[in-house]
Amino acid sequence: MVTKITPADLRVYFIMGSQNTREDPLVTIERALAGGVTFFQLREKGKGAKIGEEKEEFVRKIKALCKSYQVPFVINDDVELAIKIGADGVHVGQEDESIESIKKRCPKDFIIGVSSTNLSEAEEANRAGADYIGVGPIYPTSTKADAKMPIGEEGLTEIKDAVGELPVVAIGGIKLQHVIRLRKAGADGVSFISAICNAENPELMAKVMSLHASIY
Ligand code: 3NM
Repeated sequence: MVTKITPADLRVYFIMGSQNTREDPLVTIERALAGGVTFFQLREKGKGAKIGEEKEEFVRKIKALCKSYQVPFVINDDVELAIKIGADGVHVGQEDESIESIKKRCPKDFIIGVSSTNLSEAEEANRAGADYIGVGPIYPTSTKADAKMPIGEEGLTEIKDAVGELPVVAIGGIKLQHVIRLRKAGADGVSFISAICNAENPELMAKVMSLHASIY
C-alpha cells in the first residue's frame, strides 16, 4: 500500500466551512495553519454554504493556502470538485459515495477519509481501503445537528484496537482539555471545529492544541 499520509499528518486536524466562522473564513483558516494545524478539511455545508463557481474559487484559495503551509487539504463529500481542483483528497460520510466508487475515478495518491460511528463501520472502511477514519462523536457536540450518540473514549479505544494500523482521528465536542486523554485512548489525531473557530485567538489555540497532541 502506498503511504499517502502518516499518523503525524493527522495529529491536529482542523475542519471548517464558511458557516463556522463570523470572520472571513480564509483568515480563520490561515490563522489555524499559522498555529500549526497539520491537516485541513473543508466542510462547506448547511445554510449559506457556498456553491458553484463561488465555492470553486473559495476552494482554490484554500488549496493555495494549505500548500503554502505544506498541510494536506481534503474536501468533505464533494469528490468531483476535489478531483477537479487537485485537492489532496476527500472525506466522506456513511451516506456519501463509496470508497470503491471514489477509487475508480480518483488519482493514485488521493487521500480518502471516512466517518465511522461504530465498530462495524470502522472495520468496513478499513476493508474497503480508507486511508484514515474519523471516529465520533466522542463527546456531545452542537456543531453537527444530526450527530449520533457520543461513543466516549472507550468507544474510541475499542475501534482503534480493532483497526490496528489504520490511522484514527477523534471527532466531536473536543476541547483542549481532552487532547492528551484522547491520544492516550488511541487517537492518532484529534479534530476540531468550534474549539479553534470560536477561540479568541485561533492561532494560539492551534499552537496549544499541537503541543498537547505531541505530549503523548
Ligand atoms: N462530524 P466540534 S461530529 C463534523 O460524529 C462532525 O461524525 C461528527 O465539531 C461525527 O469540534 C462533528 O465543534 C462536529 O464539536 C465537530
